[in-house]
Amino acid sequence: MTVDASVLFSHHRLGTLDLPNRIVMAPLTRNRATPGTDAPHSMNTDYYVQRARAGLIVTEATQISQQGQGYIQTPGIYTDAQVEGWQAVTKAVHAAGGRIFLQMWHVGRVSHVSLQPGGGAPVAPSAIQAKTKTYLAHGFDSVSMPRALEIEEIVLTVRDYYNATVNARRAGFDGVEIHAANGYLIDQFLRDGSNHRTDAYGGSIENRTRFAIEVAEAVVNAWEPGRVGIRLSPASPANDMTDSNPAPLFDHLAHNLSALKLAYLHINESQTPGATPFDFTSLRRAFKGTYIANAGYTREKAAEAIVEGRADLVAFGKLYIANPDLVERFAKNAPLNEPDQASFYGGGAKGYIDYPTLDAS
Ligand code: 8OZ
Repeated sequence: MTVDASVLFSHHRLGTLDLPNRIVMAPLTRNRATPGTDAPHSMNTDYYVQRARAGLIVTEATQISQQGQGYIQTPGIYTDAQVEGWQAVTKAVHAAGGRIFLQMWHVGRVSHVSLQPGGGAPVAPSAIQAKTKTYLAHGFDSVSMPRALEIEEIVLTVRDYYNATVNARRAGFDGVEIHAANGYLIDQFLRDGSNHRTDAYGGSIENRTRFAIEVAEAVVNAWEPGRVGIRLSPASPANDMTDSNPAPLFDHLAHNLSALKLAYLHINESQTPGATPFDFTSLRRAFKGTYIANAGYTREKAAEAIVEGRADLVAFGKLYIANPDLVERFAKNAPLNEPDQASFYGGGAKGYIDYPTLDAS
């Protein structure tokens, strides 16, 4: 069957931005920021510029504070050096005709004492250790036992998201994406497997979604809703996420994010194998803004999802690692480069900025 993929190359209004196509570069952790400062540098600029033909680039997850870091050499957005590094990235991407959002990240309990301020415990909604690993200077290691955030600290963490948004604007980004997916801090608050709090941030669905909604409100206040998106992974068990009833949880959240008029919902549609399938169309119905679908899409599946109204935009991760000119390749239905798993996380130019374009290969 041949699929008419021309819909991928149609314009789309995203918040207050006009996108020339429906193809999004997904956020991708690559662990190649400057050692010591975690500031982006010229090789990171080259990487994003190579991919500037995307309708939208969402950057790799970027910690909003030192406490929000969980892996080595992931970039930050909380120091002047980091803002300056990102300024060079956004300036070059814009010069190449692109649009770029910063993904703002706090890992919560998915961290290690060696990365935390003063070597302290990572923070989480509750003192429950995740059965997951992180990547450190000495290689992969189990995450550390976290401590529960004091209620006063929750206010400070929301403020860190606000400050990160101010920094993202200073750095020249077109918008920000709140990383509320994949088992990191916001997701840890959402799920009853990781959130055992008995205060206003735990228990009922209303209480467990409170932190996510307060973060979204703070970020919108620091910018405007049309420049803010959020990423969720309702059906993914990544980083030891479990929830007794995710459907009403994410439905409540999507309705509240819609009321805040966020530009987009970006959904990692990966599913727990064997679990009750999650109905993503319920989120599509609950949220009035743009829906970005992600995880496992091909050129054909993406076009089909857009034509059938299940998505407005589709984000590609592994395909974008290996194909800097993914938009051109999709337009020509050309063969794709294969991604090299061994160079995903950490290292230098190899497997990062040396994938050939169609012209070169
Ligand atoms: C892979 C390795 C480390 C972090 C995510 C930010 O899953 C990540 C991540 C992915 O959202």
